[in-house]
Amino acid sequence: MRETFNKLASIILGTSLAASIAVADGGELKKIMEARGLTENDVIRAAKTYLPTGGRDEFVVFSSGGQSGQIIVYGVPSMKILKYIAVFTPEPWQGYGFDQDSLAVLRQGNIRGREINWGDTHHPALSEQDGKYDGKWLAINDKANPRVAIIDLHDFETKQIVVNPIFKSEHGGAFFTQNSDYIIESCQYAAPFDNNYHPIEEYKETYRGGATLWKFDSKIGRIDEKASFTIEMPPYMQDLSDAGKGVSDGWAFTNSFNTEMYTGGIEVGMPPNEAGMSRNDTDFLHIYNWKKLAEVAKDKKNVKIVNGHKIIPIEVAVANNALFLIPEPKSPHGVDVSPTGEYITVCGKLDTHASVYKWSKIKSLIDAKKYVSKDPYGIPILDMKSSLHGQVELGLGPLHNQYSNVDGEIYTSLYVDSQIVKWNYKDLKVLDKENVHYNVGHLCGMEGKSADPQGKYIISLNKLAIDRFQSVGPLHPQNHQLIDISGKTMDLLYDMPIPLGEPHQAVAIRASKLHPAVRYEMGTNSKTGKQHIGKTLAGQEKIVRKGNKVFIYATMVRSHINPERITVNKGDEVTMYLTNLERAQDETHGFTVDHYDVHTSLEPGETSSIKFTADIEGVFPYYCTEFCSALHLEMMGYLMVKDPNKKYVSAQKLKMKTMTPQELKAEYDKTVAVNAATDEVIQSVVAFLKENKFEKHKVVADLVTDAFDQYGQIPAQKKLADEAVKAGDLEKAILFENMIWQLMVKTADVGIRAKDALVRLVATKQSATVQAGEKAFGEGGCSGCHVIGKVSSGPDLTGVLLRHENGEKWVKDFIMNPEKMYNDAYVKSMIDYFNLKMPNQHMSEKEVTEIVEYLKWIDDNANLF
Ligand code: CUK
Ligand code: CUA
Repeated sequence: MRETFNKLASIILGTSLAASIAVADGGELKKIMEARGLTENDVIRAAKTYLPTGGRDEFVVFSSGGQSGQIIVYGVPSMKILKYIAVFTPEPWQGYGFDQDSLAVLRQGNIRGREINWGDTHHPALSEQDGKYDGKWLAINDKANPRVAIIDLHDFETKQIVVNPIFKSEHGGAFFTQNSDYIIESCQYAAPFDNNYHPIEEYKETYRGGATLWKFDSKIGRIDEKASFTIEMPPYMQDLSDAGKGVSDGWAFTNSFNTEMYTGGIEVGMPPNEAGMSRNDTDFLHIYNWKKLAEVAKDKKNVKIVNGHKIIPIEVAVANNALFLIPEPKSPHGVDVSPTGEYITVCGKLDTHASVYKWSKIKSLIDAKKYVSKDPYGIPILDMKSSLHGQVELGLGPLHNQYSNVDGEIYTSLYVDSQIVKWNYKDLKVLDKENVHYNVGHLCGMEGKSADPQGKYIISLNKLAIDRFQSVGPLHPQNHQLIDISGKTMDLLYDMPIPLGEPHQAVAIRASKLHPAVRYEMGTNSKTGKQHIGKTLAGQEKIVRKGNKVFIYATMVRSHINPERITVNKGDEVTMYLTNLERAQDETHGFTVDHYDVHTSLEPGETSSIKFTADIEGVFPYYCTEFCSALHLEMMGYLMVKDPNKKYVSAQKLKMKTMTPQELKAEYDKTVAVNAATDEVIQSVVAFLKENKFEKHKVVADLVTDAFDQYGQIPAQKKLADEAVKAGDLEKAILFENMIWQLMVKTADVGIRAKDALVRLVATKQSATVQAGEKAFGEGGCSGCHVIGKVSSGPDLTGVLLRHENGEKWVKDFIMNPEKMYNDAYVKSMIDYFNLKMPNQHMSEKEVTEIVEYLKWIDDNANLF
């Protein structure tokens, strides 16, 4: 109960209130601040990010995990990490790549028959409707091995990996168009589209860049490769991209560098790439009408096919007035379309300016066919000055941009200056700068690239963590810094070390837009969303042999795996289908067979499969890898692999002492009695839940459903136990009665959780004084002898105020000066009974008053204890 009080108190009293109380009542907060060397600003920042136990964040961030090939999910403002989503790399906890079904997803990412087990994730993107995030799908690209993956936000699992059949490298993905019709993936390092050798001397002729438009079906959340196409582009290094929205919907924008088409050659005495690739003052922003080109691509005559993939040649795109170039300051990086689609901001790493282009200006140049020239590949070039809204000097190394809810407000990362700059892209004024540590790459606003940015926070995704954290060796974590942007000036709130990969880009969404599932429909293959061919229900477990192939249909439920013994021949190919029969929330089971490098994680209702060749002889325990219940360790079985060519001599049977019939009967009776007593406890919890109308509270009702999932299995076990008794097999009957007890314990476990949750919901709210009283009760040592609702080493204090005439005064006097009352008849009897004297705890009058208030609160809620 004590714990329940603490939970109650922390829920009822917000942090800041607790803090002000602490200050008022003798400076406890001050003491902590002094001891920990905190300033008032530190404490305010802590309060702005602190998430009390059980609390929820307002925003959820999906950050690329860089070279880990994963995605990191965390909450804002608490910056608490919630999940790593396995995407391009195996992930053992979730069994990703270690069971057959997730392996099938991972292997979709094979390139030219080669298994690829790592990825360099850069840009996650959330699916959109009307340019606003819909919380359904997440896409991310792999720069190293040009691929795009789709993650389902209903279970945060990767469902699809698509390999770009013609690019050899990419960077400008993934970006959704405003209604998620397409996902843009543009090239980075130009290379031949085909898979053949082409000498670097033929770079300009045979190497190409481009932008792939992946057709996306947002109902089922899958890319349709056949309906996708690529727009051929010159061998400039295409970089980041963005889809137009609102007024610019239907168009897309892709930056580039190395329009010099320099190809290096340090080894033959040429200056290095870095010099040759940044020689020109400007590079090209590519502007293309993907909507029109999607129609164009439908006609076979308009496309060429390479590696089975449709490509629209440059000349076809140009002939359809669908591909243009505009000069942009040298070596640009981010290109970011404003919430209305009218302004397009480009930042150049090597230019101190941000350049703001205006869509209406660009569009009128295109409509009037006003070109200044053409590039060597015949693409019309629009005049830079006439398409610019303006340029602003921001600082050194501007990279990426994010928008806020304030019209015209934009935030830009400055890589070299290590700053975030807040400015206005409409009136082109710099408003504020905030220092970050060190070398920021991307920055992440709350829905900051959607048509509906939320403001509030910016996260600075820093590449280095010099001076920031406990050193863990030469490789430091990366540092995500949370900045409050709700005020006139920015305020840096929090540093979060990220110990996974190099997170390039992150996207944030309101948590209220996400609706993740609690369980799967029974027998679901989570990777396909369909029923698994190996779905097995209770009672359907079996082992099927076809030649040297063995198929095991198994189930898992607290706390056993069925079957528990499997014998195969050495060399057999073993496939195990496992179904988690649980309905209860978070009752995941994991499964592995020792020594065979297989692992799967089965969420409630899920079926998955593992496969291996039993190529080593011996005895191999298999077990559940999640600590799922008090009998988790017992959730195991044996795989026995025998060599069919070997003769095994049976070991001499040991003569074990057996129990006498009387001993057996005694044990059986004892087990039945224990079960009856346990059931009584369950029934008392049930009565409490019913009296307090548990069904009114969804959280509690769910827990009760979970509990009765277990309880409902008891009659079947009881029948088996009684049959065994009838057959005279008490040994077996005891085992079944034991099983009943296990089910009861699991029921009680969840039932008590439900009761605790219900108490919290129905108790009267505690006032500040009551809360202080509870604290004084705990810290003054009262709780050492008095347990509310129970007689322990001192009397139960429920109703203590009513036990004495003028109860409040009596209790106060007694706490202040207990010695004076040792001779009082009632006190004397208590001293005799407990063999203990109430000690003087030297409490202040204020504390005693608060304790009395607390005792009153207990009486108000006495029915709950
Ligand atoms: S890139 Cu890493 S800081 Cu791949 Cu978006 Cu700019
Ligand atoms: Cu199931 Cu441990």
